[in-house]
Amino acid sequence: MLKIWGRNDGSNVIKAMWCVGELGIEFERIDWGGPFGGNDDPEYRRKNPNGRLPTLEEDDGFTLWESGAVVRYLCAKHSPGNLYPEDLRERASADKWMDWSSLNLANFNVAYLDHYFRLPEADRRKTAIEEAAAQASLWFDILDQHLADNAYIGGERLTMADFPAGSITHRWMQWTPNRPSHPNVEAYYERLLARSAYQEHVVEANAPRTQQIQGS
Ligand SMILES: N[C@@H](CCC(=O)N[C@@H](CS)C(=O)NCC(=O)O)C(=O)O
Repeated sequence: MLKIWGRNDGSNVIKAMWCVGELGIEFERIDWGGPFGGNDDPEYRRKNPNGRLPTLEEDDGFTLWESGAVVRYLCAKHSPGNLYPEDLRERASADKWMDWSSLNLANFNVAYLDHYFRLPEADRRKTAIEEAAAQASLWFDILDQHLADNAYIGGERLTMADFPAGSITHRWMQWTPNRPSHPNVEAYYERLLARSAYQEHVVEANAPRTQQIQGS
């Protein structure tokens, strides 16, 4: 059975797990990293020399790291022509949005994690979150424009292009104070919320932290 190594609340694990959920394949997820540790375990490092999460492992010993590569591999293997576009240009466009999302759109996440949770309380700054949000808002402007003509990132149906952007959009929507309006992103987010795999692997996995932020 497919194994995914990684704690369920890591943003890159969430990206891969939402994909696994949409594919409806059997899986075992192993809590790893963060409070669970194991990052430096020599056997784990043989699977993933970075000691990071997620790591995919299949029964024959095949392993794969980098969440974008994991998503592409799973979609190509289990959903060719659907989540994994067969048309070369459609696939290249999906690749483009996947890379763009991980390299740009998701950047705010580091400052959010640091200043909401990771730094000692005395060092946490609301202004750092606001600065990260202001920068991210410019990327969401671009996404908003794209979604004016597209129901999903890759066009009219969910594809692999959605997993990086769609998964991080949840934190943007729920963790951003005084979030600026992006009507097309908001409508997209509503479409994602209607998906059971998104609820299970994105919304629920983030819930403890979301409650901490919104309750504070
Ligand atoms: N570019 C990598 C980044 C992997 C990464 O940094 N993952 C985080 C979790 S989202 C991690 O391993 N953090 C250390 C830990 O949780 O122990 C990917 O997309 O897979």
